Amino acid sequence: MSPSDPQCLFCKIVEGKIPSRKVYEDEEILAFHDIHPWAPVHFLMIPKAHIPSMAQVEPQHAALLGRLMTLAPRLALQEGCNPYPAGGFRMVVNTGAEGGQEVPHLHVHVMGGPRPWLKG
Ligand code: DGP
Repeated sequence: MSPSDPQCLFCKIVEGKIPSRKVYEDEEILAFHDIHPWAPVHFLMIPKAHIPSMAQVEPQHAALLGRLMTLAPRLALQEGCNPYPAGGFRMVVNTGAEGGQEVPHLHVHVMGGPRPWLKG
């Protein structure tokens, strides 16, 4: 899998060509606030390498995705999600057109705050 795709919006964010509000960064992972938040806390976690979606994930990505998933709870609390179990957060990975994916670079939505999706 190519480490970067020059046409990819999120690769441009990784490279600093498009600005973002950063939540976390290391050599393999970037997290930044979603530009159109659906919840009081809403950030995206991405591998820096260009993996288009979950549909292209391979066994060699297991450690990277494991790191990303285990980092998410710490970042959720850091960004203002309330602690489990009264608080918590939602993680969503849209995959492909029928999965609602708009940006073709694998990303995990992390959303939280006071039950924004359970109103009514
Ligand atoms: P998805 O539908 O799962 O592919 O979600 C893509 C998300 O990416 C969507 O919630 C909005 C967000 N997004 C799109 N363009 C930008 C951008 O330029 N900057 C940031 N921070 N987020 C973006």
